[in-house]
Amino acid sequence: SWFTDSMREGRPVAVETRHLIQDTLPTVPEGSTPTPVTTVSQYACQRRTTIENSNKIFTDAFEVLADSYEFSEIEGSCLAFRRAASVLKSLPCVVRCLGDTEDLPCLGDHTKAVMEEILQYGRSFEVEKILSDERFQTLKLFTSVFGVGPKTAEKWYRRGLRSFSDILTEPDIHLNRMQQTGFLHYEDISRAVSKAEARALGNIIDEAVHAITLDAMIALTGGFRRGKEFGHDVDFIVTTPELDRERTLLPDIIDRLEQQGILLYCDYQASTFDITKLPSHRFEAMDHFAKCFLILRLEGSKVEGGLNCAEEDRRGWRAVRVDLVLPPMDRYAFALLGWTGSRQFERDLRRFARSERRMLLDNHALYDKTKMLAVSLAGRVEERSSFSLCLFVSRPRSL
Ligand code: DCT
Ligand code: MG
Repeated sequence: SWFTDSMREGRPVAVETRHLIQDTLPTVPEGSTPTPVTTVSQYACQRRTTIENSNKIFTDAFEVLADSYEFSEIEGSCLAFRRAASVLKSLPCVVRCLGDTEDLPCLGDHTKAVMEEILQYGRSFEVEKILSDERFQTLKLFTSVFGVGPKTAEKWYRRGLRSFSDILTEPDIHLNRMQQTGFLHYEDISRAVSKAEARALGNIIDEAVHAITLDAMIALTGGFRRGKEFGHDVDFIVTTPELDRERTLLPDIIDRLEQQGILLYCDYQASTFDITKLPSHRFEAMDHFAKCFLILRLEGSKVEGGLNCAEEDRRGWRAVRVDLVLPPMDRYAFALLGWTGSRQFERDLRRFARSERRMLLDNHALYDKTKMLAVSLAGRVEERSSFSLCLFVSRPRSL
């Protein structure tokens, strides 16, 4: 209804493509002219983005800069480059000159200077300098290990460590269980997970869950839900209509995976979800639902077309990162919306809710600040796309 309201009021709806409007709005009555809309929205949640990226040459450069700022804890610049990358990913065509970017949001002077260099020389010298920087290379290497964040990586770098063998042979370094597993399965976990592998894992989780309870629901989420061919992990949401069962179901699923001999690692976090504490007024990076971060052993025989492995790898299995989240059923729609991503999409969806709709959105709830009311979605769990559509105009796929 917001969509139609804003049309009625003659406000331009900041949606990038006209066909999107045709997809989502009732047909405009004959004889009337629809408002032409060509603006690229500053919000990722209002930009239609496909998995094809026509501007990879620029977005790869922006991502290096963003990572570099992240390592230096300069959050504003990091976010600026991530936003700029997200805007360019939504464009259907290659940017051929700076003039093409004139009407685009979220592109500042620094971003444009980098683009200008790339347009002129085919590369950015600033980015090349970062890529050849020893600190950047080392932090990139260390943070590529499961369980190693920027803080630990920086600490190790400051101690003069530069390689994995430096870390593994340094007697004073104590690796936690997550990091030990990260090193143990480094090759496997660093290799992309294919769609076929994600499907095979879906079958395994489905079988495990339904052996325990028949009325649970399982959804593949994260990058694969957005149509990506490859991911760094596989994310699933599991939920059940049995009241409070979501608090005990996950340990049961984990036990079953262990009995099957395929559980290589498990970090289980019990639910801290408390409906009486909603809405949360601060932005929360992680939700309160029960969840677990797993590494599973995936047999090649279970994967259609075989594993995404090197030819000479004759083990016949690989390790894969899997995340399971268990929201209560009446929170399913919010959890699914939050876990589908991308990160930028989620960030902007919340920002859009706050700034444009005076609402608070997180993975648990949507709260209308003007009415002091939580928006209920009970009984509408299957209508996720229409849910986000009626709330935020559209829900195009966004990477
Ligand atoms: N998410 C989020 N904020 C975070 C981390 C995650 O909103 N800080 C959401 C968005 C994506 C989803 O959770 C799953 O996270 P990832 O698996 O890290 O992302 P992905 O999009 O699935 O990417 P990949 O394909 O590489 O797994
Ligand atoms: Mg993922």
